[in-house]
Amino acid sequence: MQKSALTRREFLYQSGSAVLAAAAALSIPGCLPGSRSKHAADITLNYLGRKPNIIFILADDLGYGDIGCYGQKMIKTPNIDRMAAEGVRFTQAYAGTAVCAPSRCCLMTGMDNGHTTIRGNISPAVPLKPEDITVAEVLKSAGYKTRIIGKWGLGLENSPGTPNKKGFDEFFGYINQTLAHNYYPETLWRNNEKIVIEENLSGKKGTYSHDLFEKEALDFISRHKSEPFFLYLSLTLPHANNELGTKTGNGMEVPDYGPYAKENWPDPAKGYAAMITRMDDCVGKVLAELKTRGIDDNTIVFFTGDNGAGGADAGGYDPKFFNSSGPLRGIKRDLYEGGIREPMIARWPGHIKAGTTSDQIWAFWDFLPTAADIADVKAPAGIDGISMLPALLGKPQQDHEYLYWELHEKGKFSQAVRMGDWKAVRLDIDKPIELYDLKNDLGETKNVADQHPKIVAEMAEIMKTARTESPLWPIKEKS
Ligand SMILES: [Ca+2]
Repeated sequence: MQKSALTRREFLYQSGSAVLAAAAALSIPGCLPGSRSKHAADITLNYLGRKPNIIFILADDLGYGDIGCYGQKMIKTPNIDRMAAEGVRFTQAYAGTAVCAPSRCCLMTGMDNGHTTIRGNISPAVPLKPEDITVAEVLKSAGYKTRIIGKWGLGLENSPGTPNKKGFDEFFGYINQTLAHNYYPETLWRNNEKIVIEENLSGKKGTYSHDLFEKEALDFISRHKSEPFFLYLSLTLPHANNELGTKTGNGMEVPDYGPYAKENWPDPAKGYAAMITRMDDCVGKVLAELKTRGIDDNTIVFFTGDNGAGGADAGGYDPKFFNSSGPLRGIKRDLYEGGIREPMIARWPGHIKAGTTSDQIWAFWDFLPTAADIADVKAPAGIDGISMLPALLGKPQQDHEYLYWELHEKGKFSQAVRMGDWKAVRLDIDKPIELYDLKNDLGETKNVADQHPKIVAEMAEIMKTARTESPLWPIKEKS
């Protein structure tokens, strides 16, 4: 259960008063509203009287095994590996689900996939509703400057779900997640304005969008070094340019193959590796900028991915080539572990113990209450997430009773539940529940449902009750 609960009305009321209080609090640390957990009390307002900055770096379609500190041998990720060496590396952290939009919806709203507004990738995009409270709204109410850079995907222009309507002071990037496949876009959005990227007009490949995002991120950190900020750096790397992939067979669109140019690998594999190493370089620059600006130890940085590695059909890269899912089964669009379990690293010098590994089980919907706890502000009522701040600080942590995912892809309705070491997967509404013992079978190779009928019955009950019906993603019973 979340540590504090507010209804939307109460939250908005507090948000209004909190903005005023936050302004006053800049000179009088400690007077912001919101309950304090014993951990939050230890860490907030401890650095020149300022709340900690929060940076959340999200990769797009990154496999559990794609990063050096998660076992990758061929793709170089020295900066992310160093980030892990200076922070905590989680081995059992999960995305919202196995595709982009619904996964990110969980991240933003603190709701799991059985309760989110957005349950799948469909076109046109379904926007967040006015009553969906995002982590940006929560942090803004605590006096944070809030910014998203990169891919949004939770509401198109003029919808109720634009970034600026969902708590972000500033937005730069792709509002449409399908258009985000193109790394040389002719237009991007700055807040509610569509801007032209002159260098990419008429099919030219002048400016790689990721490089713009990196520049904007460093600029944002520099501009806001003196006030608490939340930066959601929603990168598009290493997602394939699917449309280019369909046309040419190589959708791993990147300006150069970097250190892999001379490797004897298929071009899409060189591209995929170069995209990840380019992203790693960006993570290194963000961490360096925090040091340069003197806010390194007052900034918590998260790094993770939104779902497992993409399939060869998307950009020509075969995820088996680099063993992108590591020891896990499946990729993007699978509710087996390879589709949803992600690298998750958090670094916060002086607060998070360097070089630690945690097997805490948590998921995207825990980010909102965790961020609220860090900022010492109340989380909204009725969310599914739990604050993971104790786990981050290496302290005793409350566990989830279970984690629930669902997926609406290719005409199928699949579900998964994680309960302790048990993992249940049902591939469609009319299919039997598969059961795996992750402790002894991390690769989900041996379905033990027949040996554990009681656990299967419990999982079936969770699959029934852990969700609400969604009119946009109705469940069609099959005869
Ligand atoms: Ca994705």
